[in-house]
Amino acid sequence: MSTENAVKPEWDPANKLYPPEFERRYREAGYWTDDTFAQLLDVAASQYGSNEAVVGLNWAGSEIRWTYKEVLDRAIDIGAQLSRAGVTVRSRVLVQLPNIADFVPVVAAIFRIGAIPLFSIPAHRRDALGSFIEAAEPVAIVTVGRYGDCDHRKLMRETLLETEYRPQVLVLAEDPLEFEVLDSPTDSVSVPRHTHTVPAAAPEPTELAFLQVSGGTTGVPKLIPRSHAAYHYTLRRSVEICNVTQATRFLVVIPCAHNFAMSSPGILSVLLAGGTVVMCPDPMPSTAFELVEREKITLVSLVPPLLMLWLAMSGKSAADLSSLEVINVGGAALAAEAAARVGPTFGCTLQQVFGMAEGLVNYTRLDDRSDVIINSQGYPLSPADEIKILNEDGTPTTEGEPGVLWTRGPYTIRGYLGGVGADSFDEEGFYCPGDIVRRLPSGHLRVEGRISDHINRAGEKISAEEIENHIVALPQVVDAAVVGVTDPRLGERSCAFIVAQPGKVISHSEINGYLRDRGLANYKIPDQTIVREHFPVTGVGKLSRRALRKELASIAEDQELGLRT
Ligand code: J2J
Repeated sequence: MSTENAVKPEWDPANKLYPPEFERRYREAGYWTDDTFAQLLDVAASQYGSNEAVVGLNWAGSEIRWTYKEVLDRAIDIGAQLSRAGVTVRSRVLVQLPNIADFVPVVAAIFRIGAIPLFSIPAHRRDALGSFIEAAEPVAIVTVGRYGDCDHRKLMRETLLETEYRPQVLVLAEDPLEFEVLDSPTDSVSVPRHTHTVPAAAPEPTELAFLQVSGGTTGVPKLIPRSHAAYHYTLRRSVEICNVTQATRFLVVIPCAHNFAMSSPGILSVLLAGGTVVMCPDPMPSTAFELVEREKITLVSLVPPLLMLWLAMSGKSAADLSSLEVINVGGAALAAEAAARVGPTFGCTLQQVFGMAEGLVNYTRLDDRSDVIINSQGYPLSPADEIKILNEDGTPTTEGEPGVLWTRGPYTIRGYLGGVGADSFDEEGFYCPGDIVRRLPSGHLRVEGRISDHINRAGEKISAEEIENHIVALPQVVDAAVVGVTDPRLGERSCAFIVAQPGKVISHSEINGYLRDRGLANYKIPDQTIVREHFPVTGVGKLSRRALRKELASIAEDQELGLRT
């Protein structure tokens, strides 16, 4: 990516998120409507009042089943408390909640009073939270007490000690919110309730609706300003493309505030269509399988490492998974070999989704041919999504050849909050997520990797994904990740990290013999193989290549120092 392209937009992206001529264009074409998230739940409750909206555990671990009407009542209650806590129209509220039922009414409440949620996920810690607070200056934080292995109350205290800002910290409780008193180590007080109902706010559809968090692999995440009109469009399209209806029962296994879980098609599309959101309290396949059976789940969104576990565990589970209609997989590269096993294993349709919190979402369509679904990551959600596939020097690649993806369209951002990361945008407003893609003759995109995922072994370029794809076809393998490490002789050499099926052993020479049999060139054969019980993952559960590279570099260093052989 070249920084020469970096330009500062002449409009203020914090207030006007798109240039006026594009705003006009997207409105005229009907992509943008007057719908806003402030009315989302009021509209849904008037249409689907008695439908089951949310199922899951609440903050206290109690089983919850709320209808649309009940979620709205709760959102009104929480909204009133937020108002008492000083949250007004356009003020920002940092939300850090695990996959609990309360997430839905909390988010609906923030939207309803016209405030702007900032969606953090439970894995975010002091460095990320502190940077969000400094960049977004929220007036309040909504979180939970202890959940899993994290005391979020304590985490917020510690985070705020390191910043100059003093947002109100509101912790979910019976009330349903209580103030956290920051100067005292233990106190919290309940937030007095309003006696009257606050009407739903009426923001401009083109205004900032919420802040998402970038999945960026370097530094702390950047904040992504998404507007009502642009995001609402992605939801309406996702409802159509993913065939979300009142009968949809969607299991949320990945962190609920992640853009994928929110919108592709995600929680918000399900709420738009009157379906049911079922919160899975932990990502273990056994927990999810139980819920699929009990709640007759029809749709689930998974990141590839989770899908690999589902594939490995399905034969060992007695749970009835036959209600599943679609498994939606995205967030990172899915090996075609694994994709091909979804249909036969679960008896349902695989839908690949290649999306990003900054905007562009590609889906394979439910009626695409199965070889296309297995071998591609779909095509854009909108006919107005513009795609450029360029060489690293900025010239277009020959059609069908891999290149760096740049995109612009009716829901892709034109800049990050505060103008940071400007070198990811070119002078025409196209955004570069750092992915290498190729367009197939069918028009579908294939993600070939990220700019930094290619291993350069003595000048020969190796696609990590290609090798992984071969390795996961082995029956004794659950998952594989190929990464590069600096090598004094080759520049970079390759290492295959492997998760084997429980009780199975697999050796370096076995892997290499097998890859040779598959006709792989010599330079593509991994120089090293390391077997692990599981892989390090990011907060949302994607494979962390960065952690593997770090591990590999430290092994190499030890070897150089003679500490390891
Ligand atoms: C390969 N890489 C993929 C895929 C995302 C839907 C789905 C995912 C996200 C998401 C999302 C990929 N194959 N199928 O927001 O709405 C990698 C790319 C991309 C980055 C974005 C959604 N699907 N990726 O994962 O903002 O590298 O969003 O640029 O977290 O994930 O990450 P993030």
